[in-house]
Amino acid sequence: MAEFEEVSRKSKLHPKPTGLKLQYGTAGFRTTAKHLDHVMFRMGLLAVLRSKKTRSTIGVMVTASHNPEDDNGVKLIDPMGEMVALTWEEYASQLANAEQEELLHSLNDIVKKETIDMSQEARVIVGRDTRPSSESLSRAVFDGVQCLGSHFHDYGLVTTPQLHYMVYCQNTQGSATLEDYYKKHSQAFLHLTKNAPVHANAQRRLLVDGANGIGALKLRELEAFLQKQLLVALFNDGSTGKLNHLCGADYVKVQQKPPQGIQMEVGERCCSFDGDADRIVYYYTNSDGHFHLLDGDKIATLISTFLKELITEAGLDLQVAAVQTAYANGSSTRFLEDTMKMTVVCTKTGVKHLHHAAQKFDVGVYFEANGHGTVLFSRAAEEQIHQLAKSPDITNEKKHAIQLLDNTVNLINQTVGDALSDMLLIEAVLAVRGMGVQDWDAMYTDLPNRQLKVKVADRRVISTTDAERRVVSPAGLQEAIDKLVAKYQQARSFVRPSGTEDVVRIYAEADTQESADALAHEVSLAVYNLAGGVGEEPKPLKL
Ligand code: G16
Repeated sequence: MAEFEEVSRKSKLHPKPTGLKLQYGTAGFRTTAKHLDHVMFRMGLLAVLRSKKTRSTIGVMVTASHNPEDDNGVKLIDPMGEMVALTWEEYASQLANAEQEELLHSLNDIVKKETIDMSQEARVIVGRDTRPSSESLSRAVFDGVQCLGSHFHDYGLVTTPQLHYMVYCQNTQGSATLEDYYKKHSQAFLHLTKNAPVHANAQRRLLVDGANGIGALKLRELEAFLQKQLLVALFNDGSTGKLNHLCGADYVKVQQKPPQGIQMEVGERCCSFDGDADRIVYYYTNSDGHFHLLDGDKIATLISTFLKELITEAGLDLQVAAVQTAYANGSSTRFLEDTMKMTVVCTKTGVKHLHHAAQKFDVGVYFEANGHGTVLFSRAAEEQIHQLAKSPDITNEKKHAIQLLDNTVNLINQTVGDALSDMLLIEAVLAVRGMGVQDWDAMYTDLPNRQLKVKVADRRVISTTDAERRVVSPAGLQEAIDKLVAKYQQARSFVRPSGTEDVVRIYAEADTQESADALAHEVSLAVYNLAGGVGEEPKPLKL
């Protein structure tokens, strides 16, 4: 095809290292930044094809999120702001892995399979995180878009959820600015909290660990719209520290300790973003110095409870369901099912899976334990809420509830988990309900748990089933895990290959921290021995 001549010429400037194979994983491509130039160029090409196919704006976000600073990656965003469709993930891997001389053939193959009209206009929007490599990698994306004769708009430094939101707005309203994003979310927050009871706990400031990343920059911008209704003390703002190094949501969740660089007083409410601000976790320490983590499960519980109460008070008949993964703490699942009487669904890791499961309900609250999640309202549910909020013929009590609900809908970024909008929502719920972080924490008690990583020669030797809760291969591993789990009380453990790092992840929970740690270590050894561990054998945890 004539359109491809320029691709042929330009692709030589973005050569693929021969033999390098990468997979579109849990959230796009992730690896060391120096291996990604050709992938970015090719994702520019693919975004154009996806845009032509869907006749919509497509997003390309350059980020490796929670990974170390030297890594990078790319996430593709579909027309309604959701993660790219699974079939296109396969095209992404196919295109990224085509050797230099196969590239045009691979491109043609996608055009044919998807019967793409190449004369159709395309529009791609691009964003990037603060990694040193992100700017030049996003230029490779522009090259890919332009050599297919298409237009792009560069949003520059944005959080991943902001770019998701821009894609959604471009396709539904024809325009999207960051200012609109800040105005929409801050106004909803201000409306929600304006009549909140004055409560000592709710008044205190919020300490935020920005992971030395884009979330810190964007929080500063958001603050200007909040009319001092939320007092933020920002740490790890990127001015000195390294991205995600000893800080950020993933560090805090996995290590179960505060990030470096934060100065927290006993009982103070703190939260951490991850490297592209699509995750958030909360925490505090109590007077005996004990660290308390309020992760995605606790966030889901707080939000579901709030929504369920408002729906009941407003007299609406809407089903609220929760979507979790195998990492959800057993106590949270029991609380949601037994106390809250909610439907709880378990999916594979990756918000793309949770998002689709949540779409099946009137109100789907989905959160991964790592703090990645949001709430989805079906179109019909949203319509009912907006209509009732406008109705003059309802009691004052119902009016109050429906207005809170209506503002809550407006506060949520429904395209994807968003640390900034999740933070505002949590802060609003705590303020409206007059709750302190300890009250929230007391909703249920987490089972002690531990997450570990094991390096193996090829993590693809591990395959799983039942939403990753059971191992299918290698032979004998699941039996070994079952035997180890049986030694402990209230115990559960599973293993799965990561889709963002070259490791196998291990999760264990049990009635005590000692048991959870011992189980996690023993399961790591089983993985090491049965799945081809490399390097040093895992050692018991020293606490
Ligand atoms: C990404 C995904 C998340 C997932 C996480 C870890 O997060 O968006 O849904 O939980 O990776 O995935 P894995 O265990 O497969 O490595 P992020 O924040 O890094 O984009």
